[in-house]
Amino acid sequence: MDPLKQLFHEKATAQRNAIRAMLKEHGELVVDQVTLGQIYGGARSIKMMVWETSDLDAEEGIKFRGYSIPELREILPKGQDKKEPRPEGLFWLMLTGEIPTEEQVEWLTLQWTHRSNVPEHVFHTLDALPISTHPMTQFIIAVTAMQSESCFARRHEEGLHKEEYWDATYEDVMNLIARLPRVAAYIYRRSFHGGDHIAPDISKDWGGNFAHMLGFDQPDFRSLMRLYLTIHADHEGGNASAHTCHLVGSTLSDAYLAFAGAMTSLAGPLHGLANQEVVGWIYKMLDALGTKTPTKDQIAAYVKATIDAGQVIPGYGHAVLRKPDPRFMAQKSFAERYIKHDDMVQVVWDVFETVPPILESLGKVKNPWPNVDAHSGALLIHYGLTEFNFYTVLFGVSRALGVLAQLAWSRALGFPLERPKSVTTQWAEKQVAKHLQANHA
Ligand code: HAX
Repeated sequence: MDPLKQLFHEKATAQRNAIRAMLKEHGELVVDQVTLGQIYGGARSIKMMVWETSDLDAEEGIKFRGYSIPELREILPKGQDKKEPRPEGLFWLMLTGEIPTEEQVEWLTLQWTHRSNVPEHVFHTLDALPISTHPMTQFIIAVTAMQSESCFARRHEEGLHKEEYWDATYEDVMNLIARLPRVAAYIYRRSFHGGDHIAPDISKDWGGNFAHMLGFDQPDFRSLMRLYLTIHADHEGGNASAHTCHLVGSTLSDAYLAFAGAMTSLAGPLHGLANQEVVGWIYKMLDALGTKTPTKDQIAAYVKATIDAGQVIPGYGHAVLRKPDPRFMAQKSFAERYIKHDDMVQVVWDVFETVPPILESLGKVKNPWPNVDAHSGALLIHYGLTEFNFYTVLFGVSRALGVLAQLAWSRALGFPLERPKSVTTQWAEKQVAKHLQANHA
């Protein structure tokens, strides 16, 4: 058994025993209450699932196994340039709860390189699609086409013992993550570079090779890719893409199908597609104002016009966070270090100063601050990756690390089919009537 699999198995077995003992004693403990407002309001904050790999605090932002993004930028093993963490290290942390050594990360890079072969039929499937197909749609189709390779699906059909689910899922998770950069780069080169594909460079790490296959070999872009792939990886379990992966996976759909489902959620404008929408919105604003360097007053007027048109300001607001997103701040600090004199970066920073007070003045927006998607486009554009309807695919490659690490945990912990209860409005009205009656009695 490989060392990561062995460590994961030991940790998950201990956790599974601890959970069983806890539930045996305290399974009936009431830990929360639910309001009608939450039931109708998109299930905000309702605790109904377990997610081991990360946890989101409204004020402090995301913590991966207890570590914040600034901490991880310091302590995770870094790329060859010693600047930004290697996403491989974050995956190791999420899967085992331990900060890996340089050697362990090097081992993982090699593992993913060995597992990275994408079957030919996936490329043929992509080539059959109209070139104008949205990159996220292509990505979802490619991941679904790769399901033919699922170890879990094959072994389950042969008769897999439930104690072995974790093993087959681990294999799928490792293979799928290893293959995603090749698939994503293929979609990018096919859609925007006339099918001029670039062969993988197996001497590079996972993020560095991805940058290379996309066609960007500047060292700073490789650093950016490592940072990007690290900070987008996970955001606890309640967000739409993570929750979709969890839900689909709970039916024992394999990692390929569960991840494809996750990507259909990520492709929505209120979620991952917001990174595309942010850049589209900024370009429309610059176009409308006839300048690349708008004043804050001009930006404010355009923000108000967007809101008056019944639209949201993309990249702002969050269902859980109540402070500027640490992922936004990490990207801002990258820009301050490397590219602070870039016009587009300056626009993003001016938008950051302009939007929050306007959203606050509406009196209904719970979080007026920027989220992760408000900054990423400006960084990519600076290095020449300008085709912004590809951006959500980059997000998806990163998100695979978190949702698939958790999928392996979910199978190892023996989590059951997810099946929450829905209610009708008739039921809700009855609860209100009962409540009123009790208060009058
Ligand atoms: N611009 C304008 N209005 C906004 C807003 C924004 N950025 N954010 C929230 N609001 C509005 C909501 O539309 C809602 O209005 P109505 O009551 O008229 O429907 C009101 O403020 C209350 O919303 P909320 O409770 O503050 O926010 P929600 O939890 O309902 O929604 C969203 C969270 C992220 C969906 C929301 O803030 C939004 O639409 N933001 C813009 C899109 C975006 O950036 N999405 C990416 C989020 C992060 C992510 O998942 N990245 O992948």
